[in-house]
Amino acid sequence: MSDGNCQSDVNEPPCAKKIKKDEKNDNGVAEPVLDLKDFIPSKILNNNTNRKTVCVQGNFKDKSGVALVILEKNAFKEDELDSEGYFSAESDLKTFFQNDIYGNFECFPKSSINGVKTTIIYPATEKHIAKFSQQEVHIIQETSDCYNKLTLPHIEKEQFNLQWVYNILEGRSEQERVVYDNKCEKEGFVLVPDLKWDGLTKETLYLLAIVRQRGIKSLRDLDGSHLPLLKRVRDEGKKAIFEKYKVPGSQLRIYFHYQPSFYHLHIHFTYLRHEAPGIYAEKSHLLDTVINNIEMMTDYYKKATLPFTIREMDTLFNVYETNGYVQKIKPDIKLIDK
Ligand code: M7G
Repeated sequence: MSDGNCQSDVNEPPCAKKIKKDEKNDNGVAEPVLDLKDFIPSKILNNNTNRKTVCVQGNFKDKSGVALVILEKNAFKEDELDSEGYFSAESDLKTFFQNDIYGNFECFPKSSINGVKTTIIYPATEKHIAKFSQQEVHIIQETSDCYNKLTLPHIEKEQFNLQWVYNILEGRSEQERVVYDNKCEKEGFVLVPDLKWDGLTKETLYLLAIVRQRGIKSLRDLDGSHLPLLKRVRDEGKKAIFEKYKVPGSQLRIYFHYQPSFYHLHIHFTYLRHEAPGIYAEKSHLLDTVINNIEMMTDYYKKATLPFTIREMDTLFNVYETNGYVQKIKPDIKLIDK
């Protein structure tokens, strides 16, 4: 589907690479060697028992700065449910109790299928700590006026660094993970497994299309001039995912987040059966609906009132609080578990 100016590259499957001591990254810059045995935990920021993820704040021995370690129990891979995987001689079964026809055990499968997905953010900023902390969340109805007067000035002065995005676009990081690359400056994009996905487990498929065009911050900036780009992302993204993972477009949830964490336009592709974080009505906007709205009214997203959720530790919360749009939950009306 890509033309001469919009050629694409498709890569081989990604695989986890072990960072060796003093290894240089694709930029030729030595990456800090991080080892979990050197991690000194100081605070649990969030322990989500539904998602089975935990975020721990701490620091690395002999290294300055705060680090966040996010651990997540992986979903089961269906192809490991056989005599080579969970039902092999290497699985150790400890009995809790047996009663009549009911048995309760704990299984310790072989370590190669028992990994814990681990994300390390180091050095982490206050914004990262806020993003991963459990906290009160509110919903704000952002009119076009609120966006221009409150949100936009705030994101212009304070936002997450986009270096990781540029590293992907400029071929400096995650190149072995790239699934599809359309190099057209105006309508091109890179499709890459999301940080939250191991790139292997179909059941939790999660990819990100990062557009090559700079300066499109979010959904709010989109208008009729972006329709060719949006349709290309949708059509070529679906095709590349089908070719590589055999998941048809009809089983993909393709959407934007509003507000995003990173203000360089990107589109999320997740497996419809997978309840990825951020798929709910207050945060996600389906790409097809966005295309349709813009087709009906070119400046729809400049005019629309868009809801977004905001957490109390976020600095944008202070902006809306100061201007009287939202109030912090007082401790005495918080639900307390006794
Ligand atoms: P978002 O909608 O801006 O923010 O999505 P969210 O975190 O509130 O969803 C940004 C997406 O980029 C998220 O799904 C992240 O998991 C993903 N992401 C973040 N980083 C720092 C990286 C990265 O370094 N590599 C990749 N592949 N994905 C990332």
